[in-house]
Amino acid sequence: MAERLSAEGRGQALGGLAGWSEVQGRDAIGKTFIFKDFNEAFGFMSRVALVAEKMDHHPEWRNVYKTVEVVLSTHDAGGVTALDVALAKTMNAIAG
Ligand code: H2B
Repeated sequence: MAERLSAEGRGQALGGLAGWSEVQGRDAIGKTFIFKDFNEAFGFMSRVALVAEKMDHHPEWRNVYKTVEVVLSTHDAGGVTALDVALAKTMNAIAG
């Protein structure tokens, strides 16, 4: 099972993840993506969903029109692990 990152490990990972930051009040990282329109936002979610399912690692997220708010945490580990960092990188790459 993936292990929770230390505060230092989390900080280091966040340094290489544009737009991601610590979520206040819980062991998780988050980012709000804003797209051109709903079509782009939902296209992003569809592409990410395929990768997430393959990874067996799923985001917490909320879509309102062209905005997608994402929170990543590994529920089985009770905090941020390398799986969240990998999914965050993939999301940044897919968003372009
Ligand atoms: N997603 C996330 N974000 N954290 C998990 O711990 C997790 C998951 N566990 N997706 C997976 C599914 C687990 O429940 C299944 C049984 O492998």
